[in-house]
Amino acid sequence: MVIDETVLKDFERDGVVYLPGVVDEGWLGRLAAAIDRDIADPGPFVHGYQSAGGEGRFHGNMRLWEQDPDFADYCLNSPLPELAATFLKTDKVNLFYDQLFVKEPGTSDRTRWHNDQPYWPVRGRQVMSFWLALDPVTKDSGALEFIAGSHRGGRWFQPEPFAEGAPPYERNPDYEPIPDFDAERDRHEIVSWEMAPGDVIAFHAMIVHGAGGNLTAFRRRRGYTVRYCGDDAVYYAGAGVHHGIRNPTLEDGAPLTSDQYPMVWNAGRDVT
Ligand SMILES: O=C(O)CCC(=O)C(=O)O
Repeated sequence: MVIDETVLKDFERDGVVYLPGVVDEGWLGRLAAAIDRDIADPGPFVHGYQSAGGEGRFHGNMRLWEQDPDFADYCLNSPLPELAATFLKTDKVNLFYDQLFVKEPGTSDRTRWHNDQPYWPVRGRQVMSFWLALDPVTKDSGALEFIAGSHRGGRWFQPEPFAEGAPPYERNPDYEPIPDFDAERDRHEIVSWEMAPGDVIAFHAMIVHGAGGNLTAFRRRRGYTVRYCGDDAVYYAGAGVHHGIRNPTLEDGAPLTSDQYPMVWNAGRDVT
């Protein structure tokens, strides 16, 4: 897939771009079946809950590729690794992990505003995600929202749990509390897209983002995200990181390449 230079410039400036029609029906069918399998029989990292409003249900899971060959094939062999290389301008790409966000109809819970990297055991600027829509996504079914340019602000926000009542994350004294971005929406450039199945949003790991609930009566909102890292990314598991994505085989400061974060693309040069 050819990415125009203007799209790369938009990504650098805004930290997010919308890429229509990236994933074809063959992949979508395989991923939809894999999602059904995961909901029926999730692995160890599942984080589901009933909606706070009493209706609907959220099913979240991560590191799915380690359990299911279709998720693995998509993370390792779809157009995404090369796309990550293009956006990250890197000599190599490591798969970091994948994550599923299913909001069934009537799931009123918002995805709280956050930036991703404080939750993750990785340091570096070449870190990004691709969020794939498996259903038509509209504002009222939980379209993602992004604060354009916020990846450049150097602000690390304290991780907070997404589900009500979930245990808090370890406090990191270097992080600031996440502001109430809803209360200050008029002070930011908030971007969002309606999406069709197969469309992808590419976004930087430091951009502030969130999503509404799925307030529709009948339409699911299945989003599947894959995260990749480039040359400058190193392992770092400081206070506040999500324990489920730590890698016990790596020391702080180490390059990522490992069974858990495999190298999925390289430019043919000698890289680790
Ligand atoms: O799908 C959602 O509601 C949230 C997605 C998200 O935060 C992510 O992929 O980083």
